[in-house]
Amino acid sequence: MSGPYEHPYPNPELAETHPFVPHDHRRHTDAEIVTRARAARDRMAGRRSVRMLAPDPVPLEAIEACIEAASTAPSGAHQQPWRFVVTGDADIKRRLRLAAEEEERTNYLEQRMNPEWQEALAPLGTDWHKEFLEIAPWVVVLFELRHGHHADGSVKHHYYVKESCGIAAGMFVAALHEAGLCTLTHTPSPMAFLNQVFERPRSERPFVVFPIGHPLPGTVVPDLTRKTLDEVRTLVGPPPGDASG
Ligand code: IYR
Repeated sequence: MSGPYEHPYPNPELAETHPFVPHDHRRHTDAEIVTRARAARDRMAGRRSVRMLAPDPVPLEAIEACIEAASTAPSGAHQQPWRFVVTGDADIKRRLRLAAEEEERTNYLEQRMNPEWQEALAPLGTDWHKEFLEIAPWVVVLFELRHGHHADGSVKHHYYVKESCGIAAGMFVAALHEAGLCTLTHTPSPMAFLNQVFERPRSERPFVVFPIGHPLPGTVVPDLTRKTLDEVRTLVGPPPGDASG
């Protein structure tokens, strides 16, 4: 069934060498789709970056399921060029905090972030203290796999690594929120110390750090507003099938 398609996908010759399976999908009505889309929007609207995470434990199974959710992200050539390194170990979290704070002290106090940058951050109230890295029950570090290896050990090129990891990171944030957990996308800079702390090879590059947990009772977040639909959406041309245009 190729419907309006002149060039069916997959092309029948390809299907002989590479298997394809039916896509499992339930079609919803327009009304259901709008309702579901708005419900997803409303749930996501409640997500905030939390910098006062509680030390209360969180089941590892929840973190692992969120990693599995993130790892469903689309990626360049379906290479899934990511590794989620998870730690709940007090000593490692402490080393992580101390190393991150050392870099951040230079960023904030020795002007490695210029005044314009620091001014942009002022409403968030961030500074060089990164206690959440030690207090949160879990810290997950997402590493980019800059390249892989073929069976014979030779280097396998990876495509769109940053884009792929960015999408996976977004899906991880969404999954944690759906699970009822809080996180913060922390990007200590420079991040090379994370390779040492986690003993990761040079082929893996730290992408983002996620301290994860419950918010401390009484947690506050900056009183920010988000851009409105009109500020972020540009509709070009009439919707498909619209006769009025
Ligand atoms: N890496 C620093 C600075 C920082 C930069 C941006 I852009 C932010 O949105 C937040 C913080 C830090 O983690 O404090």
